[in-house]
Amino acid sequence: MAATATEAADTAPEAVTVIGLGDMGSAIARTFIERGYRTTVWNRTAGKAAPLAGAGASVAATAAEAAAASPLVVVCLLDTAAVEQVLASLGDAVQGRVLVNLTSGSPAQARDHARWAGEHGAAGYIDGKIMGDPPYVGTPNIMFPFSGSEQAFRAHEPALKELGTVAYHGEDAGAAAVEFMAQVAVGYELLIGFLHTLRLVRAEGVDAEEFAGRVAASMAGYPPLLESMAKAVKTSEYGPDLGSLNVQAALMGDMISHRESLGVEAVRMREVKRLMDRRIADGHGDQGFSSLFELLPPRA
Ligand code: FVH
Repeated sequence: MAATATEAADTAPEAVTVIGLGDMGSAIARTFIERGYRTTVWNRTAGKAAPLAGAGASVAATAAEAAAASPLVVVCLLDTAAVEQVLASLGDAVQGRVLVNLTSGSPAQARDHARWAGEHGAAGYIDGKIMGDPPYVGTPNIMFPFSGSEQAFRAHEPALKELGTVAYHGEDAGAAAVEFMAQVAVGYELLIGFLHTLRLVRAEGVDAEEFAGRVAASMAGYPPLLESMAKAVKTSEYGPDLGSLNVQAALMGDMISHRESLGVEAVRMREVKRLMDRRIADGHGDQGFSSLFELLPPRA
């Protein structure tokens, strides 16, 4: 028996548009295609759409045509300047569409995009950020924090979940960018410290890869430490985590002189030591590492 029009609509693949086909946008579009979504794509340099057309995507002639083609429009461009240029070319094409912007940018820029989407009749604006690399798109090993219209997010959550592990951070469109900026900062601060330490390791004749393996194993101790430090900061109750500052400051002196003897950068260690010394001078030498938070700007 032939399907009724309603049944056919119920089983029709969901349509999605991807604007921006760099490494990341292409991986996103390919994932949607492979999962059976009717995918329309557009890219400023048209040639980048060819492999996706070969995989089954429809290629739009303009960004506006691409946006008009689907209820869900995913934008993944280089930066906010590119997003602003492309949005300006859309005109009313976003009317009734849910706009998802996965381009890196600040919380304030995300809130500006949400305002723009509202002013142009979009059905909702969702800001998303990408924590992971293109090969991981479509696997649980890439994180997408989202924020903005909850109604729009819930309506399109199944499609967004095709891309990786998703988390919703609330109605404030800037919240996903806050999460991204903070998480990426932790990563970079850790990794620059690791690179400096590899200088130390190499200068002492230790194998860098073997050392990295041992560091990776000791990382298992960090999750509980991060949680207890965050609790201490939240409650302003500082126990002697990592030991008392009186003891840690002495160790820090040795670490600085070891680094300096090898010509290895010690700028962060000196910062830590300076903060510890100030805290001790203020009478808090019995407290732990997390109490240094009290000295960091901005001090509300
Ligand atoms: N490893 C990664 O790729 C990281 C992981 C973390 C998050 N990022 C962010 O993802 C955004 C896109 O990154 P991408 O890797 O896809 O970047 P590219 O391969 O360089 O592609 C850039 C696309 O943007 C288009 N574009 C640039 N300027 C304009 C413009 N003025 N008008 C229209 N489109 C523009 C560019 O087009 P074309 O050069 O091919 O014509 C590409 O489609 C990014 O925010 C990362 O921070 C990825």
